[in-house]
Amino acid sequence: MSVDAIVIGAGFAGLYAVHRCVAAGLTVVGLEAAPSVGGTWYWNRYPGARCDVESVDYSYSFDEDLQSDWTWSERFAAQPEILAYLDHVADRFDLRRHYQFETDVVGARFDAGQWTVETSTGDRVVGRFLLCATGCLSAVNRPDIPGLDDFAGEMYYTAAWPREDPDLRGKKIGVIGTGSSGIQAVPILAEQAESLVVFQRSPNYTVPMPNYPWSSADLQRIRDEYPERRQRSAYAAAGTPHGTYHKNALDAEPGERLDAMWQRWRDGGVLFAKTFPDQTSVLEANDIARRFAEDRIREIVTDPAVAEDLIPVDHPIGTKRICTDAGYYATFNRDNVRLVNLRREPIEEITEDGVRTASATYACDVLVFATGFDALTGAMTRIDPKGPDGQRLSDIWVDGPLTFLGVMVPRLPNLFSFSGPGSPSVLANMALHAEVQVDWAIGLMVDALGRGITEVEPRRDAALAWTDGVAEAAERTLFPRAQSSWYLGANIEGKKRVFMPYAGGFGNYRKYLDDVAQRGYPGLVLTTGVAW
Ligand code: N01
Repeated sequence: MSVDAIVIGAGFAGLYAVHRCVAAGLTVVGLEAAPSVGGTWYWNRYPGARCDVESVDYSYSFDEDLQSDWTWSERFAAQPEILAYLDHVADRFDLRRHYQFETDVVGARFDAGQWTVETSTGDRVVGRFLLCATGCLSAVNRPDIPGLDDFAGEMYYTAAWPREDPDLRGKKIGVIGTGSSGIQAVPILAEQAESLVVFQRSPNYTVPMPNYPWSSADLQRIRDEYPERRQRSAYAAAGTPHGTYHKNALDAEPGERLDAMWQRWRDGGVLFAKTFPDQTSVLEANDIARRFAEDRIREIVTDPAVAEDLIPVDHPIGTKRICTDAGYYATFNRDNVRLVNLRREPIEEITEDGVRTASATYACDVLVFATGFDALTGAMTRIDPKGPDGQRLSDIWVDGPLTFLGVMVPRLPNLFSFSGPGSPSVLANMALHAEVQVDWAIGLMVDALGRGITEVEPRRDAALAWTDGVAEAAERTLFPRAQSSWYLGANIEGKKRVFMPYAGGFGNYRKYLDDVAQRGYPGLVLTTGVAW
C-alpha cells in the first residue's frame, strides 16, 4: 500500500492529523496499536483517571460546531468521558475508515524518497510522509523488580488497565508508584480494598481537584465566552485561559500572598504549580508556595510521621509534574491504608504472595503498578526509525533528543513527531498543542507537494540551535532542580539526562512555528531530487 501520509497513533494528535490530511486531499493511512481510538485515554482507564485540565479547554478548538455540539458533564472530565469525546470525533469526521487498529509499528525506514513502515501484522505501508503521533506518555515503564514473575496474584499497570475493570473489592492491594496515576487511583482503591499498601519511592506534591458537574448556566456562560477563552489560550504559557496572580510572590505582602495561594488551592489542580509569576523561576518564591502546600499535608494527615513521609524533599514544588487528587492525603488516615517509604526500606523482591522490603513482607492479592512511562522519547525510540544513510533515531539522539522546533529530526526526512521532546508537550494543553503542531506539519507538506519538493529535512545546525534554546529555556526555570523527574528521563535507567520539554511557554512556541512557516521554512533543506 502506498499513500501520501502514514499517521501512527489515534490519540488527540493522530486523529487530528488524519482529519487534516484528508481535508488537504492527501491519501492517508493510520496505524494504531489499540483496538480503537483514544491514545493515552484508551489505555489509562485505571480507577480515578481524570484530566487535570478543565474539560472545556482540554478539547479540540478547530471546529466550532464540534465545540458547541459537545457537552462536557464535569469541570474535570473522567477518562470515560474523554474517550467518548474522541470516539465522537472519530465518528463525526469519519476517521476510523483510515485506520488499521491492533497494529503495532515495529520499524520504519526512509529510502528513495519514501517511508516504509513495518507492522506487527506483517504488513508494509509505504508513504511519502511519516507523522508520528505516538504520544509522550505511552511507552509504559515496566520496572524490572526481582521476583516479579513469581507473583501469583493479579498484576495491573495503570497505563494499560484492562478494558474489563477488575473487581478488586475486599482484596489486599499493593500500589507501587506515587505519581499522578498512583495518586489518583489510591483513594478509590482504598475504598474497595480490604487493605491497601502504598509503596512510595518519591513523594509528590498534589493539590485537591474540586470537581463538580457543570450546570446549564456554567455551560451557557462558557459557550458565550468560548471564542475569547480560546483566544486567551492560543498564545498562553500553558495553552489554557488561566494566568498567574498579577504580582510576583516576592513583591506581594505576606497576607496578600496567603490569600492568593488559598484562592489557587481552592480553585484546585495544576494551577497551584504557578500561582505567582516568579514561582517556577525563583527559589525563594517557590519556597513560599511549597511551604503552604506542606502545611496543608500536615493539616490533613493525622499521623505526623506519615505526613512527613508524604512531603517531598528533593524538588521545588511544581518542578516535577504537580499532581491533582480526590482525597489522596486523607486516604492515609484510613485504618486499612499503610504508607511504605521505599527510601527507608527499599523493595528487595516480589514474592509469590506479596512484596518484601528491607524491613518487612507485605501480603498482597493484587499489585498495581503506577510506575509511569519512558516519557517523551520512548514511543519513538522503540520504533527507532532509520534514515536514508542508515542512521537510526537512537543514534541521532544518543546525547539526548535533537529536534528542530520539537517536530522534526535531522537525517530523518519527511518525518514529523508530535508532543515529543523539544516542544512544550506535557507542559501545555495537549489538545491545542496537537492542533498547532499538526497544522504546521500539514502546512509544510502541502507547500512541499505544491512546489514539487520531495524531501524536507532540518539542517543539523538549525536543530542544534533549537535544542540549545530548549536547554536555555529550562535553565531559566527551576525545573532542572528536580533531578529525579521523568521530564529529565531520570526514571529510566540508562536514559540520557536532559530536560526534554520546551519550557519557554506554549504561546512563544507557537510564535516560533508561525514565524518559520511565514519565512518559507529557514532551517530546512528542501530537495526536489527524488521522483515519486
Ligand atoms: O508516572 P510518574 P504517572 N520502584 O512517572 C515510581 C500524566 N498524568 O503515570 O519518582 C518503586 O509520574 C516513581 O518513583 P520515582 C502527568 O503528566 C496526568 O503517575 O521515580 N517505584 C513514581 O512515584 C504525569 O506526570 C494525569 O522515585 C517506582 C511513579 O512510580 C505523567 O502522566 C493523570 C519504580 C511513577 O510516576 C506520568 O504520571 C495521570 C520502582 N521500580 C498521569 N519505578 C492527570 O491529568 C517507578 N516508580 C491528572
